[in-house]
Amino acid sequence: MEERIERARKLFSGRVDFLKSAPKLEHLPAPDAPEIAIAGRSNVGKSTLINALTGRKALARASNTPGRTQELNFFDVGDPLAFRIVDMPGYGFAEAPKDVVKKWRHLINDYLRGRQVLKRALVLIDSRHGLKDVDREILDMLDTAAVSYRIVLTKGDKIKPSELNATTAKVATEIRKRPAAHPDVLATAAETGHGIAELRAAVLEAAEL
Ligand SMILES: Nc1nc2c(ncn2[C@@H]2O[C@H](COP(=O)(O)OP(=O)(O)OP(=O)(O)O)[C@@H](O)[C@H]2O)c(=O)[nH]1
Ligand SMILES: [Mg+2]
Repeated sequence: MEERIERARKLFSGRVDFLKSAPKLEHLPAPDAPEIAIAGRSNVGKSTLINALTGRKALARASNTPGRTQELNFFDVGDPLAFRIVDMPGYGFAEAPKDVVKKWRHLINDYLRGRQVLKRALVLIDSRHGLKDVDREILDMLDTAAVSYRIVLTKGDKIKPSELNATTAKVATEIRKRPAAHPDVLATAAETGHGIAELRAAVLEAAEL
């Protein structure tokens, strides 16, 4: 574990490049490297977490406006290329026009279900809110499609450490019976760096599956 944390730190502090944006499945890059997808509700902190992982301020576009990320964005990590991180559009964004929501849902579901090189999805959950029904729908889909996933709590700096521990335990209990879920829930705070070294190691571990 220690050894993997150090290797992951080195990898993420080395070469990381934005590869491309895919607004549709036809635009996906060639499946020539393992992929780790970052999924979660709109505004949960997906793009911010990618910036924290890579130690870059604005590699992935983050913003207070929900619906910021509208395509699948691919980032190459490592030289030689070790794996790709995929920043996904958020789900559960109520204010978006219906046809846009439908388009995103198809893109997210089709990618997650059909991508051969996808090693694991990280499903981000706001630590202040815990699992919601929109999250459970995605987890159901991943369980049915047998896509391995892991829950990552975000924005841990916004609540007390005791509350963060309680939410982590509660979510871990709820996902225990889910077949495709990794049993360990990771608590993070991009703002303070809490849990980021462990998350880097978790990404590397998944890429090496
Ligand atoms: N305090 C704090 N704020 C965070 C953290 N992570 C994200 N945020 C804030 O939450 C807001 C949304 O972050 P994004 O990274 O854009 O969220 P996203 O999941 O990519 O959103 P969409 O692309 O719209 O789906 C931004 O204002 C971030 O600064 C965190 O760990 N701590
Ligand atoms: Mg985003």
